[in-house]
Amino acid sequence: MWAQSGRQGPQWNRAEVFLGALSYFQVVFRARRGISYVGDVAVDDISFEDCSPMQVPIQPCTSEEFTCANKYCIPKDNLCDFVNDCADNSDESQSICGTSIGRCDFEFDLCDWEQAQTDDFDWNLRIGGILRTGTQPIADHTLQKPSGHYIFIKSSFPQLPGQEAGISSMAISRRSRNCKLVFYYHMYGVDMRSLTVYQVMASHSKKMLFNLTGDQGNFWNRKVLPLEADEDFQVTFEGRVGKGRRGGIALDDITFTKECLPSSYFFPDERTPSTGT
Ligand SMILES: [Ca+2]
Ligand SMILES: [Ca+2]
Ligand SMILES: [Ca+2]
Repeated sequence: MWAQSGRQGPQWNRAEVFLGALSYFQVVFRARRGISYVGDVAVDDISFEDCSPMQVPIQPCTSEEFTCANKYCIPKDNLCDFVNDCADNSDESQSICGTSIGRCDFEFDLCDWEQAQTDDFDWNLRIGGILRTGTQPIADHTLQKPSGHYIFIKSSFPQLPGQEAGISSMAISRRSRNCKLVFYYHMYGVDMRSLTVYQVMASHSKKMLFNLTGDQGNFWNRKVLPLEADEDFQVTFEGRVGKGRRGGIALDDITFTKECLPSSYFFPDERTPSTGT
């Protein structure tokens, strides 16, 4: 579920591993020594968070909550977010979540997301594992397994400092109310420059919704972004690489919430070069 290799510096680093709804499990830490006698690994301050068993409520779930098939209540925001919050997976069932747009776990392809054509390179679909630079997630977010897939860019050859890669969503209608974008990112390594999410309007104006720079830790983070607009829009993710080779950004389990409505507006790729000149 989590791994780290190589030199990490003299300071303490924080790590977080999402476990999800599990029963009868045990957590094991295993360290492997290298060939040199110089080097050590230390672990401290381990804790489990929110790991108490779920309680079946005496009263019905509130209007802010979703009633699971097993009668548990979960916050409505946890519906169709790729995490089995109900413990019976009823909050992630195909019958409920199949209509969500932009929903992608990247297990097969990019679903409805499209590679930007006018950027410098592409997001790659890949599986977990340990790169030599050690900046790639060992497990994806969906399956929490090394065999699970995500999309990834890394800050090393053949990429040059400052180059960027983008993916774009389909068009979303301005009539959407309480529409949100939910996604998980893993941004690790000192040489990664930035991850930015934009809302691109039909009039081509661009609004920055989210921007991260630098190392965010070797674990998956969840982000929810509310989306509102007076005109139809699309959402784009842009990753930018830095100077050295230690750095990577992974994205997994992206979805628009069920309140987001599709639009038939066609977004041409902005800076499409004209031919013949
Ligand atoms: Ca869920
Ligand atoms: Ca591209
Ligand atoms: Ca995945």
